[in-house]
Amino acid sequence: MSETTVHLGSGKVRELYALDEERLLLVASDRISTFDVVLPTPIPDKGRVLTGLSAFWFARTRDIVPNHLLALRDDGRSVECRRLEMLPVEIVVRGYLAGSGWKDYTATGKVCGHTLPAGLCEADRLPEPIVTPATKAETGHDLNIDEMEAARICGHERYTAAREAALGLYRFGEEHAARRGIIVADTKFEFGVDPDGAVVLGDEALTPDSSRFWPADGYEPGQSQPSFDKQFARDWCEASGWDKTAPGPELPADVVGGTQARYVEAFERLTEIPFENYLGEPEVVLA
Ligand code: Q0Z
Repeated sequence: MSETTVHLGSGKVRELYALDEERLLLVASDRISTFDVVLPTPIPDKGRVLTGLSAFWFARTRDIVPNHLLALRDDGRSVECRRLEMLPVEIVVRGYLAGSGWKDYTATGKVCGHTLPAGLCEADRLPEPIVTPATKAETGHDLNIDEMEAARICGHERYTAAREAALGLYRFGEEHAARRGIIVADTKFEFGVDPDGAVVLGDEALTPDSSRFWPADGYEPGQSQPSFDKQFARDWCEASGWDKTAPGPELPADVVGGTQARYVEAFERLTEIPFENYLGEPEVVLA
C-alpha cells in the first residue's frame, strides 16, 4: 500500500482505506465475531471467502442494480470500490423469521411496521420477503425503523430505488443459494448514491457476515437454526462458560479448522468454484 493510503475506519472485522478522491479500498480480515464480540483467534482465509463471495454476487447482479466494485486485488481479500455518498440506513431483507424479526413478532405481531400472519414459528419462511430498514448506530446495536421513517431519512425516491433493488438482490441470492442447500434467512444491504444521483449497491453483499446462512439440510422451524458458518465457534464458546463479554476466548485448533472448512464450503457451494482456484486467481469469481 502506498504511503498516501489513508485509513478511514475499522469495522469489527474489516478495514476501510481511501485510495484517492473517487476510490476506496475495503479489506476483509480473518477476524470473527460471535455474540457481538471479536474473538482473539483468526479464522484463516475467512476474509478471502467473504471478499470472493461478495465479488461473485456483485458480478452476477449488475442487471438488478449497479454496484461499487471496481477491482478485486490479487490478495483475494481487498476490493477497490467507487466512493459513494452512503444512505444512512441499512436495508435488511427477511425471507424467514429470525433474530430481531422473531423477537419483535413475538412481542407485537409486527416487524418494522409489517403486520405478519398470526401463528408463525421461529425460523418460519415468510409468505413474502419483507424489507426492514435499520439506522446505523455509531455504537451498539442497529435500531429497526419502519419503511416510512427510512423513506423520510433517505428521501422517498432514493429509498424506493434501494428497497426495490434490495428485494431483487435477495430474491436472486436466496433462490441461487437454496438450489445449493443454503437458506439465506435474511441479509443486509448498504446502498449509496453516485455523482449522477444513481442508487448503487456498496459495502459487501450476501456474505455470511451480512446475512444469516442456514444449512437447508435439517431446517426445522419452531427453533433457532444453526448458523452455516459460525455454529462450531458458537457452540464451543457456549460450552466454554465464557460470559460473552470482551475479551472472548481463544478458539482451539479443531474449532478453527472446522469453522474455516464451513466458510470454504459456503464459498464452494455458492460459487461452484474450488476455493483453491480463487486463491490462485481471485478474478475467477467475476467470470
Ligand atoms: C463503507 C465500513 C469497513 C469500516 C463507508 N463505496 C463506499 N463509499 C463510501 N463509503 C463506503 C463505501 Cl463501501 C463505506 N463503510 C462500512 C467498512 C470498515 C466501515 F471496511 N463505511
